[in-house]
Amino acid sequence: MTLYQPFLDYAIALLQERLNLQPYAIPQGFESKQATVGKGKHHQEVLTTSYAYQTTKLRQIRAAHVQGGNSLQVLNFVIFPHLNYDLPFFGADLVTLPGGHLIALDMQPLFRDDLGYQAKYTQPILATFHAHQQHLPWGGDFPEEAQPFFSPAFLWTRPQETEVVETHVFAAFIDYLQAYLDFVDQAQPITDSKYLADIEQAQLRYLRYRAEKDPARGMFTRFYGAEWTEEYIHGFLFDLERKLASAIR
Ligand code: DBV
Repeated sequence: MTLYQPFLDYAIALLQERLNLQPYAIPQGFESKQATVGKGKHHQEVLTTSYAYQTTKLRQIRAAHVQGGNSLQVLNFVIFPHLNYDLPFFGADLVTLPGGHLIALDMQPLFRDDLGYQAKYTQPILATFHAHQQHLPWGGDFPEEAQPFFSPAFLWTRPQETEVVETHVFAAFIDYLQAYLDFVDQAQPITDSKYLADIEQAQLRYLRYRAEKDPARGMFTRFYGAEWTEEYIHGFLFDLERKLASAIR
């Protein structure tokens, strides 16, 4: 069973329909990675596949899809805008582990406490958020230090039933992605140099946090080793610092 394949398929189809998608290079050896874990009748294949695109407004649209049987399914899907747009990040972390499902879905803000920013990028999706939250109640315990990276429209939920993931989570994922693409349509390049500097700092703050605290680090290290995992995190999943370092600035 690959619970999140329909999410990935729908998202890519929608992106292809609404954007002029260009490929984004995935470092060699990271497009697809497989390992066998466990022994005897407990053995399990774990396959991680990666997808990446870009557009004139979006620096990197990328997905990591982990398929390891009924009790290990992950789709981590993030959109990183170019640094001359003040768009939020689209962030989806859809995780199924032996303990259950863990769903994080948001338009992650560059400037969480800025009311003007909230009016522009949170207000328009609050109605959508409240509609979905009726079926997807707050998931409880959430790392305090991660809070600055989430908006007031953050959907964080731990459904008991797989059916809830297939229905309500799927609907929320599509609505958030559609709403995000509406923001992208409307986005205009930023030219103010002070604002551009603030955007770069905010992107780096987010990126460093995610690379450092990646909750999948332990899992990937167990499956594929530390070397592969660190390179996957810094060279693909959260690659902004590398890209800035290699750019002629
Ligand atoms: N999370 C990622 C990437 C993943 C991934 C790149 C490709 O950022 C998977 C894989 N997330 C993943 C896994 C777990 C979580 C958990 C495997 C379970 C870890 C475990 O229990 O062993 C949101 N994801 C989580 C958790 C949160 C998030 C809050 C709970 C674990 C915890 O307490 O840290 N999404 C995650 C997050 C941010 C985000 C922390 C921060 C900005 O956008």
